[in-house]
Amino acid sequence: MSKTVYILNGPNLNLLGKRQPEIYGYDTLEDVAANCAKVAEEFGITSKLMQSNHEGQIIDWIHEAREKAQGIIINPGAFTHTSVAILDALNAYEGVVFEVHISNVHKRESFRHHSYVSLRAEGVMAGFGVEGYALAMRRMGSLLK
Ligand code: CA2
Repeated sequence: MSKTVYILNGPNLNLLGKRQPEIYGYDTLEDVAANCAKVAEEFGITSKLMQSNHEGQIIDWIHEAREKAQGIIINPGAFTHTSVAILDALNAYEGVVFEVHISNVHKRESFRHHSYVSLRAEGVMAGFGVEGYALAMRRMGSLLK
């Protein structure tokens, strides 16, 4: 059976491509899903992109991934900087975890410099625009193959 990677997105990322293009670009989450699916396919992997504005929903998806996905690519949005609960859920997950940020969080306000999720992630992409998701998927493909 083919391996599955969840691509989880946190609050406000549903606005991608619709607001603040100077920071987040013009691509939508649908474009991200299509680009990642194309890369995943090269490795025979199935990808599933999800977005929620609710912390509990993201935690539920991480729990679900314990049974259903061998890897998680996560952009937790602002929860990156606040959520011990998401970190705890990821710590209970045994697959590969990559963290993605569209913007270079280290070039922005100091409250964006700390990430709870980085304490768990095998790798972090920041500042590569939405291409960071596909790059993370490529690395995921080589690790899972
Ligand atoms: O750079 C990233 O990907 C962030 O995770 C995005 C979060 C921000 O809180 C993090 O510090 C860095 C914000 C997501 C907001 O997404 C929007 C997208 C388009 C328009 C408005 C908001």
